[in-house]
Amino acid sequence: MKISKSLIVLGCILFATFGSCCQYGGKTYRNHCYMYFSQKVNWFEAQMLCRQRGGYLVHIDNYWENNWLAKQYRDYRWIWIDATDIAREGHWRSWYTGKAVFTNWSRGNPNNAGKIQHCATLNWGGVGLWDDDYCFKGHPFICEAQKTEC
Ligand SMILES: [Ca+2]
Ligand SMILES: [Ca+2]
Repeated sequence: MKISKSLIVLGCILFATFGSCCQYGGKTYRNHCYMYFSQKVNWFEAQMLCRQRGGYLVHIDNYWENNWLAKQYRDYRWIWIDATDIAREGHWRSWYTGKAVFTNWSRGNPNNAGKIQHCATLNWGGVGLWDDDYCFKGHPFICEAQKTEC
């Protein structure tokens, strides 16, 4: 019993991701951890950086999660989230699950400006609202991870 607990703690130290116990300043909602990164990267880099940290680019499941996130990060604009229509125009999917996603577009969006806006951002045109933007633009991002016990 004692050994297994030590192993879990060791595991958390070895794989020191933000998801581990939410101990790196992440915020908790339900059973998930969220961490904001101000570093401006393109949408693909954001996906990879979150995976490197043991999580995934924030995946917004529903209205309540969207609202909670928007309020927590209300001071930030154009935050990359996990929704894209790069595979098929107008078909918004999660890169992580491959499934259709909840959306909360701002007025006039998604407008697919220049016919090349295929990645979604949170907090544009109002807190909690979404804009489709150019995937190669630099934006901050939020990683999400399953909360782990330590
Ligand atoms: Ca598009
Ligand atoms: Ca747009």
